[in-house]
Amino acid sequence: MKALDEIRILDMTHVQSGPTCTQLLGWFGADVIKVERPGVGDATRGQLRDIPDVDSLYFTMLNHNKRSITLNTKDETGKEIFTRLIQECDVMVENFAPGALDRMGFSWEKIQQINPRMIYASVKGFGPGPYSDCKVYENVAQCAGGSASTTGFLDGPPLVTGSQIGDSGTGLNLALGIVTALFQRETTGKGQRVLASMQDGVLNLCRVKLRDQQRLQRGPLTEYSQHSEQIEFGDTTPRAGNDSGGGQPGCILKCKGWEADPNAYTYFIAQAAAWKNICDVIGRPSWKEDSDFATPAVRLPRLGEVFKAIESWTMTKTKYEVMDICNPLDIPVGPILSMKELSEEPSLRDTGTIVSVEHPERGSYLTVGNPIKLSDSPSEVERSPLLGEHTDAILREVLGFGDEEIASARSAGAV
Ligand code: CAO
Repeated sequence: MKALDEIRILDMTHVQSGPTCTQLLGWFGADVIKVERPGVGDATRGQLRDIPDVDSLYFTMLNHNKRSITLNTKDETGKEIFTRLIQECDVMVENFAPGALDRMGFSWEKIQQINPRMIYASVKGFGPGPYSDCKVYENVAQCAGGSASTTGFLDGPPLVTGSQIGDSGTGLNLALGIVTALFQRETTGKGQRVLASMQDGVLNLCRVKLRDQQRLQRGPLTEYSQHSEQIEFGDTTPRAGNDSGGGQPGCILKCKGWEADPNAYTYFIAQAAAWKNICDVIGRPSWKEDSDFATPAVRLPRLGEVFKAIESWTMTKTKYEVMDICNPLDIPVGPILSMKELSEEPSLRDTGTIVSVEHPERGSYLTVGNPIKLSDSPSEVERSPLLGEHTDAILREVLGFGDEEIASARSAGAV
């Protein structure tokens, strides 16, 4: 038994943001029916391919635990089938360009008429406002949501991050909106509209930077390394390099082997509570009582000097040795782990966070499993469907079609 066993999802998603949401719902047990255009499918099937004519890793890693039906939702017979699917499903999820579903003839009002219990969930680039008609991809959302202006180094351009906070991040928000709406439906008996905008999602993740924007009006941000370097602040939250975003100063520091290995670094947090242990470990015991270093307030203008001293110690250790030495002393540190190291980490395999999946056309590949673990609803990762692999099965099981109806839908070019 899985948490969402009784729930059927009409999955109109494509590319990344929407598919990450429906993949999560699939991992929790929902029956996810992915609707794709006949002969075309989700564009990502063919993007960034590493094996000719085989579904890309981009697609397979975002579409586990789903069934695929091909359906032309602009064709008359296709629209009839689509209407029947709306009647049979609990949730419709889509992340097309603004207005695409309306142009197909399926506005929210129409969907409510067809199935008043339907939850209709969308990802859009922007919420209502001047940009609501825009098409949006990941990096656009990172820029428009405040992430890029606050990422990077002070003397460099804005930077986007490798974490797909606009796409996968918004997919998470949408999934939460959907299960919350399902919960409310238990009381009201009605569906509702769920909207997660990518700009809102990124801004939400940049909350601490809006905090700093307001703090700036009352003086310099003393925990930023810019402050200890005596560089004046402007009127907007600056890029903070690798400074910690919280109340405890932190920095990325070199470790043994950094000259040859681009990831031989550690994050090091000079947490106030661990200060005495830090002084002992790095061979500066006198700093424990030194009036220039003993308290967080006097250290703030000297953070550059502090981290230089810590780094001269971390450079004598590997990033794993730093972790092994600091953790028992409650000094928070973290090695910079590469994708290669993560993919080979046994503990992540044990927990199902990294999973090896068999695919009929590509063989085995690695993917990231469900990052959310429920004790009574464990997730098993099932390979992504081939294009239209379950068309007949869905028409039969969900809509009760017989051989003749399937043949006629096929000859009409609807599926
Ligand atoms: N049958 C018939 N037509 C179908 C169909 C089906 N099963 N599935 C999709 N289509 C049609 C849509 O109706 C749409 O047609 P119209 O343009 O005539 O309305 C068309 O296919 C393509 O939709 P699109 O405009 O969404 O696709 P795009 O590749 O041009 O844009 C994207 C992609 C992602 C920029 C856009 O969908 C978007 O802005 N989505 C919202 C934000 C979002 O989720 N972005 C994250 C993407 S991941 O980086």
